[in-house]
Amino acid sequence: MGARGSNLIAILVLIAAGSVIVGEALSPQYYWQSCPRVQEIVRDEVRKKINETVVTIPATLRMFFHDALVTGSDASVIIASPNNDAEKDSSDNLSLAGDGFDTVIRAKKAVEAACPGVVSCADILAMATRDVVALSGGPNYTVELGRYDGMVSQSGLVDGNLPLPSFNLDDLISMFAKHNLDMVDMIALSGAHTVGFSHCTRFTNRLYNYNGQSGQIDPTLDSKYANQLQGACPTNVGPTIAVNMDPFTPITFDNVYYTNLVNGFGLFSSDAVLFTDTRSRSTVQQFAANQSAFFDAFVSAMGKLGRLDVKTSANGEIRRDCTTFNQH
Ligand code: HEM
Ligand SMILES: *[C@@H]1O[C@H](CO)[C@@H](O)[C@H](O)[C@H]1NC(C)=O
Ligand SMILES: *[C@@H]1O[C@H](CO)[C@@H](O)[C@H](O)[C@H]1NC(C)=O
Ligand SMILES: *[C@@H]1O[C@H](CO)[C@@H](O)[C@H](O)[C@H]1NC(C)=O
Ligand SMILES: CC(=O)N[C@H]1CO[C@H](CO)[C@@H](O)[C@@H]1O
Repeated sequence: MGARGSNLIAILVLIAAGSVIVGEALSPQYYWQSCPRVQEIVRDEVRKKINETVVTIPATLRMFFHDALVTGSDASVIIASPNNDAEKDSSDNLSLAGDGFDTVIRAKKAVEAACPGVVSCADILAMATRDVVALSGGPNYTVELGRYDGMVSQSGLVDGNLPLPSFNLDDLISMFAKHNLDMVDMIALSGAHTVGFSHCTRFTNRLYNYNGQSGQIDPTLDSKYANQLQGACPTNVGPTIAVNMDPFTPITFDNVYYTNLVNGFGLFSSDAVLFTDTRSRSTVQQFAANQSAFFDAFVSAMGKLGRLDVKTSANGEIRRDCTTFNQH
């Protein structure tokens, strides 16, 4: 083949690769002309909401993760369905109700007042997530913008696409790998469990009858911590009681999650395994010893989550109301 032919093919390949990876390229400056104050508007709303309730912090962060893993970073998780069959209605939604949704809905309202019809709910969720992380002591990173909102939200699409607290390292690695997130990304993102709550039902298997043996406690749990958890979570407790996932600094975004893992204070099996499995242990030790290393890896991995299956004007819309698709 001649040089011209292969150049042409190279150009076509580049165009194809570009459109798969970045769509209509995301950029931190995306709204500079169309909505120059968008970041301040969102931050002010997030600040007010946190002032009302600190649950805003973990609720928003977790919602961003669940949104991204199911049909991409497109605010599909915020859609409310009259038939209760949208993404947020799936069984793994326990902590997703309430404050995370409210944060985005309120920020959207404030943004619409300044620049109607311009800023997507997916971008507002990405900005609000950065703000809750920064306002709780975590890194204040730059957020790429320019996502459109998704047109599909189905609870059936959630099943099997979110990690479970019972996962072992292979399960975790393979679920994140489906989205081109490597083991270090997965370990860094798990550090989000430095804030927020979990319901007892998610870990009581480690406190009673571990591995089906009556009275057995997971031996990788610190024994005093296991006793405290038993006190907070009696065997017969329903799904109502929740405990802090980081018992030491529960509303601060820091690297204490990793020192917890080293010391037997990992709440879920999926947390504890990051230290007990020798393949991931050295990264946990590194993040426990060096908060900047954790923050750098977290920011990089959050950027990747925010780029998952980004919608464009061709397959998305700018929702007017984050909880419903626009009527056409
Ligand atoms: C690695 C696999 C993961 C598993 C198995 C997992 C599982 C869970 C579970 C079971 C809960 C408790 C929900 C409840 O009982 O209310 C939870 C809470 C939470 N997760 Fe994860 N998660 C994982 C990764 C992540 C990631 C990557 C993020 C964000 C980047 C995240 C953010 C959160 C937050 C902030 C909470 C607290 C929610 C609240 O207090 O409202 N998780 N997670
Ligand atoms: C935070 O909330 C308190 C009441 O709980 C209120 O007095 C204060 O003005 C609020 N601050 C901001 C910045 O909204
Ligand atoms: C994050 O950085 C921006 C831009 O420099 C700044 O305006 C904002 O106040 C910072 N947020 C926090 C929580 O420090
Ligand atoms: C901690 O991590 C940062 C950022 O990754 C790195 O630049 C620094 O050298 C590390 N510090 C130590 C003491 O290893
Ligand atoms: C807020 C919310 O969507 N809650 C739902 C969580 O999932 C259960 C079981 O599927 C539903 O009953 C809740 O309504």
